Amino acid sequence: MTDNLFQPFALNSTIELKNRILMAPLTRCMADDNLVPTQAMADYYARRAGAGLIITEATQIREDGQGYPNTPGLFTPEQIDGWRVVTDAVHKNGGKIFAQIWHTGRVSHPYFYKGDEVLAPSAVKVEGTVPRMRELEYQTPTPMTQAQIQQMVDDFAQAASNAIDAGFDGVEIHGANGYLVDQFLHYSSNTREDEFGQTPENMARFPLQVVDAISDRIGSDRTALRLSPGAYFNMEADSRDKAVFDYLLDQLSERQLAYLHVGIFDDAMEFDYLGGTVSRYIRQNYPHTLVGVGGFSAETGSHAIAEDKFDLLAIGRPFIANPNYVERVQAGETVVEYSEEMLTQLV
Ligand code: FNR
Ligand code: 8K6
Repeated sequence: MTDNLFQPFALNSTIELKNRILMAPLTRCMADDNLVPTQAMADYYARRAGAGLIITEATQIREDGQGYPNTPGLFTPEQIDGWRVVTDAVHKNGGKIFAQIWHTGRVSHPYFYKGDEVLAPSAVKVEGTVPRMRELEYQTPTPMTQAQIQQMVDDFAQAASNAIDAGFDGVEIHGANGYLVDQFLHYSSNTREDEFGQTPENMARFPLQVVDAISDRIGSDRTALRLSPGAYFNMEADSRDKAVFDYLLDQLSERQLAYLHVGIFDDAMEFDYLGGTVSRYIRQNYPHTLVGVGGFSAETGSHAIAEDKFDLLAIGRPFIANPNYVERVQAGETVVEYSEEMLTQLV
């Protein structure tokens, strides 16, 4: 029984989703060399317009936010035009689409852009190499000055405004998975001693400034946020992080965002310092719309919604394997299993 997934859901008075299945953001590294979305990407997203909401693959707000090959941007006129082709195609098929916008912070690599600096909250590097590019070791980042932080906030807001120009229904700020926004929220990556570090209020300052700048520019009803209170990717866990997220969620509870989205690969993972799973922790500390994700099938996701663990279900890997995921589930058909080789092609 997955009936509850097919009920419409109003995010607010301006955005109504036709069902409760979201396509999770999925990096595919298929933009052209100017980081412009291609026609093949437009076709790929248009085939998935059955989702209540598509969230795009993470998209750079500016040049130095890139950490993977051919991830798209949303900061040049060509990129905006390219995304307009995507949003038109999705809308034509009756879908809705948010852009996920990110800056990768210390997970950026100058291999991908002009310049040699990597900006992050603090000079703490992430161990290892860029995925599938073993020769590229991550660099020790340069701590951002306060002027650079202000500029970054402005650049996030500009990218959100560009997203609206490109025809998106809204934006999801990528505040998860160890990228720039998340780097401010964890003690292991934020060792600043100024008003952006050391205390929960300070560590939440930049993320909240980004949320507020974007909300001011495009409306909070079109602004969403993904968060990873549990460190699991590009990040070391620290039990003190909980106090930062307690504070942040409290602050977010007062804002009328479109939704919050759990950032996790497997929501069965339990974090000692959060007292359980990430979805459970956020649900307990945030009263508004929550999107669950991570290892769910339509059946287990539907069950979790019935149990009020979250309101909407995002589906990632199965959506790579099944462009018509929603239609298949609704018809009671079995879905094709995801495998990693599927990443080489946009089906
Ligand atoms: C991801 N995920 C991800 N998350 C995100 O916030 N932005 C992104 O660009 C990506 N890119 C990405 C690429 C690939 C190939 C995978 C497999 C995952 C994480 C994704 O949104 C989701 O949280 C996980 O895939 C867990 O959900 P599923 O796949 O179990 O339904
Ligand atoms: C978000 C951008 C990612 C770039 C593309 C590749 C993603 C492939 C999947 C990698 C999986 C990593 C998952 C880490 C989970 C650890 C759980 C303990």
